[in-house]
Amino acid sequence: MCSYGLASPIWNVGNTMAVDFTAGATQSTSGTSIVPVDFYLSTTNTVTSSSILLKRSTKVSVTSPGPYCSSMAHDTLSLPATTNGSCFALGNYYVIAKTGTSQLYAHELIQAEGHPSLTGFSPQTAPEGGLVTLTGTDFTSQTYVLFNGVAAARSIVNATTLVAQVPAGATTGRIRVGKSGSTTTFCNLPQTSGTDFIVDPYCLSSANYAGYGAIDYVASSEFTNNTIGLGSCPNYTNDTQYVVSATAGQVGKQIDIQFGSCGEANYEKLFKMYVDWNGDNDFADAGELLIDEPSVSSDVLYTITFSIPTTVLPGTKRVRFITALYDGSTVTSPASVSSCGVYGFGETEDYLLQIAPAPGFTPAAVSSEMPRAELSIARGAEEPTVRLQADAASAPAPRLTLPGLP
Ligand SMILES: [Ca+2]
Ligand SMILES: [Ca+2]
Repeated sequence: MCSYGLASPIWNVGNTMAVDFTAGATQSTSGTSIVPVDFYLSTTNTVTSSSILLKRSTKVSVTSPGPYCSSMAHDTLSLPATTNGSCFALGNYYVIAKTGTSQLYAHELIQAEGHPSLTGFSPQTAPEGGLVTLTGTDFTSQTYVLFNGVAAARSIVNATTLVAQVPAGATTGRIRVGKSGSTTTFCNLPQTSGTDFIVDPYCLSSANYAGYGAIDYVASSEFTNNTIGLGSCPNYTNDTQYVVSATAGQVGKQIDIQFGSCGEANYEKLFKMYVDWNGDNDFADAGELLIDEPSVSSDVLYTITFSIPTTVLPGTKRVRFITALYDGSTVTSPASVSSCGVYGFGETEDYLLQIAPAPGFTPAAVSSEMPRAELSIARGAEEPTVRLQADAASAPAPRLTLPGLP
């Protein structure tokens, strides 16, 4: 090699690198001869068995007899897909130009400009259509997000935060971020989450906006979930770490519940309670809407008293509480809110109900008994009221269409 130079000491993955070089040769007679020059990517400044051949350039030629250096040749180099056969390790490399036994090298810092990394996500579980906040680096308009391989809509908040929507058809698995057009897997740039994101099989139910209404307190004999005074006003909370225990056929199981106004005025809200008795991941079957209360107030402790169907199979059942404000647009009547979908203001909370088999329980002993439930005021200024809300014959509530991201 006679001379050798690269366009820049920094090489970004996905870019080509311009290279200028001349090579010497000893030619005995007139005529054009090609002098091949090999370019290597190497972690040391000499070519070894672990060096990666980037290109054999045939741009250098000599025409006259005698030993001398050729005129300047120009070529471009591209990085390999991987540096160890499975991924690309970013960092400092030598780019070596070699002809015969003669070699020159340049130092290169190879970096992944514009390739995002993923450092975390929250929540750990959400349904299709739910929103997941991702944290990382280099989030740009070119950043893509995959949920276990399925592309997701996303909104870039800033370079370190984006909000992705769990795509239809997503399955439980890793979340991956990448740069549009690039499938490069980096050995030392975390693009894939370290843990699985879990797709909640239950449909999305959520307020669209934080404010004016929330479920502040839920308690049973098994747990107390008290968020009164915390100042938080979530649109949805997955509270399935809280488990209510009951027995098939049990009468008079009680859960206390209190609503709040998120520091605002006490606007009228509705309340609904669902249980997925048959465990088919929806709340649409007969008897699964336990309470359809058109009006509840903030800062009043209510008691839900309900019975477990004798026919329910033992196991874990999902419980869903929804309170939603009458906002004059998205919610104008109880029919505006169903077990799935979004509404303006309020909160959905999901819990679990663990059903133990009743003594002498036999699935074949089919009964026509359907669940019954009532909501009563346990503490507050108003006169206690009791409403029987269970209606085994009620039709499944209409489903709302889930909106996409703006
Ligand atoms: Ca809450
Ligand atoms: Ca169901």
